[in-house]
Amino acid sequence: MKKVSILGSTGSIGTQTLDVIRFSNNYEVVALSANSNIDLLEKQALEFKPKVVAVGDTKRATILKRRLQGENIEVLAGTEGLKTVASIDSADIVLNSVVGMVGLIPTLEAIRSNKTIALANKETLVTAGEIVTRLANENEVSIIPVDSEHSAIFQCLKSGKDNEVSRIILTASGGPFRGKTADYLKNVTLEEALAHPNWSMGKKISVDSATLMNKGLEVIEAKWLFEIDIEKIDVIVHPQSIVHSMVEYIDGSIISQMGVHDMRIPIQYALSYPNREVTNIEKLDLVKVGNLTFEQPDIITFPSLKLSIDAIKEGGTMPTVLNGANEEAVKLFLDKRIKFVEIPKIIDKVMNCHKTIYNPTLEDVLESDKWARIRVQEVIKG
Ligand code: MN3
Repeated sequence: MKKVSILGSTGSIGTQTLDVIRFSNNYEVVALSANSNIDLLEKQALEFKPKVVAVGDTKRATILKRRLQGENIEVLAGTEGLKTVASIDSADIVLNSVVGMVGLIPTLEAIRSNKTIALANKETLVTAGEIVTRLANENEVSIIPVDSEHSAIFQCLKSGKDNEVSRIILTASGGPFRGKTADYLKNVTLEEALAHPNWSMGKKISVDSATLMNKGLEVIEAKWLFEIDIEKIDVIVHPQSIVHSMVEYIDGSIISQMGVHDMRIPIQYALSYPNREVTNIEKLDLVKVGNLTFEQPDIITFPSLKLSIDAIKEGGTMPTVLNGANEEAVKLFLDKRIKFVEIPKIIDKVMNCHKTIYNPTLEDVLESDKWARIRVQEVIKG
């Protein structure tokens, strides 16, 4: 039995992780955390009987504590609670599916406690890739990707040696606005942006997919995860989302990983690695899919992808600023306070006035993140 601790268990990846665990006899849940959804967390706690649950919101933690009285489940609150879930002694593997920069501190905590990490929180590597990978190497901790593209690359990399890789090809669905013009994007609504053609995901990542920022963040994540030069990472649009990503080797062979678009497959692989296990998920029917097509991403209409690549090329704290500005801009868009096309414009402005700190400390990263968020508020006030 592998003992699993889940950060962010009430979100999209968290609930699908519990689906995987529910289907298998190989896992035991030892800890769960949620930001604020205590109703669902209570249900999960009663079903999976973890030793500990943590709630980010301290008021709600108190309510949940009362509800779970007599259940022999410890209820913790706030950042300290998250840290406990990340480092709990009994866990073999910590799955981090927290959304946003707040996922960074628990990831570091899990690495320090020598836990294997199944990483679904992109922002961990985007904002502090250098610090996180250094610490993971020092502590000999493996970071196993959960994101479908990175899981695909992780699997394709098993076909050759590191020095035989010529490039990584990340596939992108293109999002709900693929093929649209800049003019069309001017008046798109929140509802349209949230309607992803293939994947069912949380709101933040759905907006990121529509702007192509999601792919940009994934490029940065891939650089750190696979310790590969940014020049060797390509993005290709593949609207069917069947090929989840590819690795090209020096002999010209391209290895791909394919499957239906169901996050439970990469989640399960991250949990079962280095083994594979049976699933109850429908198998890919290539005849039914018929065609697989590929096209160049449109970085003129969707500038966020280029902003991400600029940020990682600059390095230091610039990717942190890109991410912080994006998180704030997406929040404003979700609150219907700005238009869709303003998201990349705001990020661009914030990046332009940032003075990069190279070889940043964790303190520098946290400060730059804060700075970027404040700057977004200033930009929209004009
Ligand atoms: Mn992805």
